[in-house]
Amino acid sequence: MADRYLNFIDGEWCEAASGKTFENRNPANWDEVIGVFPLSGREDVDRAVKSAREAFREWRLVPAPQRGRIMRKVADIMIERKEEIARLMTREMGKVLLETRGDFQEGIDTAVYATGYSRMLFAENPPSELPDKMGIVTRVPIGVVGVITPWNFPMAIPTWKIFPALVSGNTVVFKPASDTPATATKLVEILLEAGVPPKAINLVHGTGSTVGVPMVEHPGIDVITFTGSVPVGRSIAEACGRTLKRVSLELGGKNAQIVLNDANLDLALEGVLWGAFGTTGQRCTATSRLILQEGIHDRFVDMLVEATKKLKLGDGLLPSTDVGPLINEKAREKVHRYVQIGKDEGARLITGGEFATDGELSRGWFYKPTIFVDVKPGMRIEQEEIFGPVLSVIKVKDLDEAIAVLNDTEYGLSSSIYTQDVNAAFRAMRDIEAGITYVNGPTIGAEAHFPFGGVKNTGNGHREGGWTAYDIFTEWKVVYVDYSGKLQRAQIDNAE
Ligand code: UN1
Repeated sequence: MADRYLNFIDGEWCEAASGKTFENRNPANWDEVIGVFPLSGREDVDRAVKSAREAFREWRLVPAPQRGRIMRKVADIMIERKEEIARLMTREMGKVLLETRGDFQEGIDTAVYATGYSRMLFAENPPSELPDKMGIVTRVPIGVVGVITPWNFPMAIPTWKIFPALVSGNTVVFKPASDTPATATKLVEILLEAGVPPKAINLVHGTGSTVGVPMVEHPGIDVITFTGSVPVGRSIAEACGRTLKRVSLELGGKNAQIVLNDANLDLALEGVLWGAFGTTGQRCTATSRLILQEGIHDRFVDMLVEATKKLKLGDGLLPSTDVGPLINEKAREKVHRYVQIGKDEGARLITGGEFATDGELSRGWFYKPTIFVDVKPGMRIEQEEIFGPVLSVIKVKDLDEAIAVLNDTEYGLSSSIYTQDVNAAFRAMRDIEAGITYVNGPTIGAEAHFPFGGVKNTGNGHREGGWTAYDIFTEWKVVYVDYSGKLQRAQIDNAE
């Protein structure tokens, strides 16, 4: 019997109003049902928003350090439950256990950071220009935050959004990806056990159209924070524009790693293997383009193909597995479609390019790590986010061409350069258009306390992670106190 999971609305675990459900299966073995979940709709969203609005009245008045104390408990509980939940995450999402542990650890780090930051939430107070007058700058919560999250980091990304939102004094309506609802449910259990007021956190399971759209349109939600694709992000921004909701968007990437002739090739090889095929290429930060300077191109490609062929596909719970499955059937079809597009465009497929179906793999959404060479700038496989284990290799003459190729996409999340030439590294740091640039490291591996986000179509100017996430969930409020006992007029009384 599959486990039954519920929504959490208005302080209670409950079914969807419609009574409808959906199933969630293990992508490494589709015979295994992880759980059955409520397929919620507009009515459930309405109840969740009502609960969150009600809870906001009191939660906003709790001193931030007290809210932070709850986050400390969250961290304690998470540390205790790490292994158990990481295993569930691998069953639910497919990536290898080492990586689900990492995903979970990012959540723990975010809770620890939120604990400390609850005592900071700094605001600067400039002096008033008038005598006997003071200006006090404060940060206030915004209200109800709608959190819409993807499946690729089923723990880390919800924590990046929910923890700062709560610590800032907002309340939450949370719609997790329908591919990873069990992990999300565990997170809500932990928040409740740690002492978040039940009505302040509402979990509504369902799809983007049944739950996400009603949330985005709901007048009772003040902020939407979303991580996902550019098309969905664009439609969310449009809808939020109509009601002038605040919105933070963390969208796609087409991240590249540059390797120059002078690079340490063994290091660059390890980096690209991890960046391109870790999480089966399903990170926003995944390396999907490899830009090689011509002097090392052929040698590096040989090294890369040899190493890629050794990667072992399998169930992420097995210690021998390097690469897990894709998330679902649609994702595998999309990846395969792009492989066909690459061939049609004239790129040369040198490894992979097909489903992996040997033995046990036949019951999961496995796809062989794939590499194209002779990829030309502008080809669709070089421009569009594939979100799978497909790497496009582009040959360039020099650093200038490498940077121009790297920059020539609509995205700008992560980027990397391998070189031992300090001048080249600094030019790349200055000229690469991306929110994150690594020098001699892969495109993945951002740390939880640093700003995370991208330029161009990767986002709308916000950053998650660290202190910058708190800008999404607070407004500035200024209070002027005039204790002169008379009407003083700034600008007018103070003119030269
Ligand atoms: C994502 O893929 O959406 O930098 C997030 C990294 C991780 C976070 C990735 N810490 O790869």
